[in-house]
Amino acid sequence: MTASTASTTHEQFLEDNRSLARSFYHDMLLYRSFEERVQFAYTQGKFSGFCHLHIGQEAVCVGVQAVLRATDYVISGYRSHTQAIAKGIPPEEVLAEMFGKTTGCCRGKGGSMHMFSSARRFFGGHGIVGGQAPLATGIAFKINYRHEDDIVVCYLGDAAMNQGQVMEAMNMAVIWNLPLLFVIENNRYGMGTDIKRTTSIERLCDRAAGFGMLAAQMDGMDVISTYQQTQAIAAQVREQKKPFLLEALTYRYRGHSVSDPGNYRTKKELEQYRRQDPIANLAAKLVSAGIMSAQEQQDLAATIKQQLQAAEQQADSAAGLPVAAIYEDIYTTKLGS
Ligand SMILES: Cc1ncc(C[n+]2csc(CCOP(=O)(O)OP(=O)(O)O)c2C)c(N)n1
Ligand SMILES: [Mg+2]
Repeated sequence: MTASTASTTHEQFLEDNRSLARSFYHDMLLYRSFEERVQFAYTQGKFSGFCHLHIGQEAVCVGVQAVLRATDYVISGYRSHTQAIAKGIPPEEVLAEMFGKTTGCCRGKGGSMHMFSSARRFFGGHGIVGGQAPLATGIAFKINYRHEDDIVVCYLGDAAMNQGQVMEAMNMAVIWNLPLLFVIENNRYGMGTDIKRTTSIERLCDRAAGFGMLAAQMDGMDVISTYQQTQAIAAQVREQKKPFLLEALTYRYRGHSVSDPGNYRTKKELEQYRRQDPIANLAAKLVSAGIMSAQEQQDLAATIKQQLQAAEQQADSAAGLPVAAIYEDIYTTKLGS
């Protein structure tokens, strides 16, 4: 597709989907502001431990999850605060979870890396790289077993694509015809290792051919094309009950975790990606399409700031978990749906 065809397509999309485009902008801005607030709270010592931010990767989360039904499942790695919010866990519950408060989505027992809500069908938040892939396969197997028509989205990092269990899960997903959409968030780095040093192929989605799985690559810095491509693919996964490997090309602006200064990459590279910023780019498009003025965008930013301030105050004042609660939630006698 040439650049001019792509922009015509985008113009048409904006013309036909004015309120959806506004919601994309709102959600991306919310997620970035949320993560900036999280980072600040971390530096203030409001919580400790690992904390991985999603700043720069918002278009993937928004574009992919806007396609899903409330009953679809999402499962992810540890960089998943915003994916949890996009799946319906309120920001105040995600924040309280990080702060170790009882009002958190896991009563403060999971923390930053382990967001979870079975009610919202967000199945984690997993710290073991690639550990979510076999679990996603199990959930998708259950969908077929019970003749349901939901799908599972399983997010993976680029480095997770070199984990053995991910390969096994992909093979099973194809063999069993599972309604499972693997989304690789290729941000080009593992903890700090350039993908070129660990991976012998250019396009990670090409691995799918080895399993007989369909695959595609998409521009994960562009929320509109991410949405459009995912919409078509998710419909196919749902209808045909066949897994799909979708690679989103994206970039994280911050270090791997809040304690990583990211010295392994150049300022020039960072600047190059900042010029593709998904939020700034959509902001400009909304203005030129007459969908949202610069003033409205500023007002929205102020409203979001206030909402997040209130969410943080709630999390601050909520109770922490009593030590005795450590013995709870270990065993269950009840099987969920
Ligand atoms: C099985 C396993 N091996 C190693 C680690 C240490 N580790 C944590 S994050 C990470 C890099 C993962 O990078 P990627 O999959 O690209 O995801 P990203 O952090 O870029 O979102 C590694 C090696 C781990 N948590 N689990
Ligand atoms: Mg990565």
